Amino acid sequence: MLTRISIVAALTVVPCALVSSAFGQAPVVDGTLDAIYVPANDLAVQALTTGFGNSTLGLVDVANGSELDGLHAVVNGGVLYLFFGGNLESNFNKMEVFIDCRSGGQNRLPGNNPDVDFNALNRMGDDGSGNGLTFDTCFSADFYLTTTCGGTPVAMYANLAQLLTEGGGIGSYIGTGTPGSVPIDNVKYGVKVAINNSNIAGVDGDGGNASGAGVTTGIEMSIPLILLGYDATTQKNIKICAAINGGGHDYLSNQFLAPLAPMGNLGEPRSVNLSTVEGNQYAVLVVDANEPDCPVVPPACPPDFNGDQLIDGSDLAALLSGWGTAAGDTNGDQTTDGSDLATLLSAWGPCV
Ligand SMILES: [Ca+2]
Ligand SMILES: [Ca+2]
Ligand SMILES: [Ca+2]
Ligand SMILES: [Ca+2]
Repeated sequence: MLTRISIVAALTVVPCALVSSAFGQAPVVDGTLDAIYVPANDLAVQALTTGFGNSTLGLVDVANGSELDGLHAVVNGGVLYLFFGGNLESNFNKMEVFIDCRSGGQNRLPGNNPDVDFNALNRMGDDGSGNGLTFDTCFSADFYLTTTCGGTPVAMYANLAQLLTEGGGIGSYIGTGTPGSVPIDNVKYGVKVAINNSNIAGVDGDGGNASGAGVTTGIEMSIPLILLGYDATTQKNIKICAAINGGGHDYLSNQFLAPLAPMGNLGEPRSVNLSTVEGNQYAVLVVDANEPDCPVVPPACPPDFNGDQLIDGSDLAALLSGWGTAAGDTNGDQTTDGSDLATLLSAWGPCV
């Protein structure tokens, strides 16, 4: 079991840790749950029966339903490992994984993301009307990974992409494998993805068991922190939002982790706004328990000319010395006059 302290240690030595195994046995990316994931890193458990079918076959490759039963995550040797208990139906249903691991990113998917997996991101993103899949308020995705499986014999495929604040990042197809036997192993990016579809436990379909607890096979992946753009100077905790989507990235299921409030499949992705769904539809791998869930934005304080978060005599002096010019302007009219003086006096004291 990896303790919180050892997670922090691993993260603070990211560059050299990529070639190190100094932090214990790394998980094997094979679609089965390793002991190192549990129990401290059991991040989310499904609470809804699946609207995308309960798989009953028990085969490692072919599944006749999709469900996300639970999420386990751990950082080891500078690599993020994610294990999702469940099944991915071998009909090209999509597993969508969004990761928030630094400041900035996308709270709502725009329409100018990289074209990966038949333009998956832009199929979910803004079509020009101001819509686009929207996450919870304190989640802004920085990285995307999607995997799928299907065909005869069953093969699996995966793609990844950067999600930059302004869009336009880099994306790539990362290879193929075989569920239950051959993981995707992309050397260029250092990413692995595996599926073991043999789960017949976890949640059922409508009316059955609604707890995903205890599932030990499913979808597993490893992603280097450097590839994620992880930046502990801006955000230490790693947030994950995952969902099952339709074959064209065009119809979201009700299988999210962290789980949705009770509801059926969500459908059209670009119309979904998770901030309007009760609770957070993301899980948090806690590195710093004291880090606020939402980024702290310094309060706007226009008359604070020296940035000390206090409106006082030094700011008044600055305003008066700029009288009649833009130097003491607080309202954007490019001059300093009585209205700016009034603003300053009314804000006297600490910025709030
Ligand atoms: Ca494993
Ligand atoms: Ca972010
Ligand atoms: Ca099940
Ligand atoms: Ca929500």
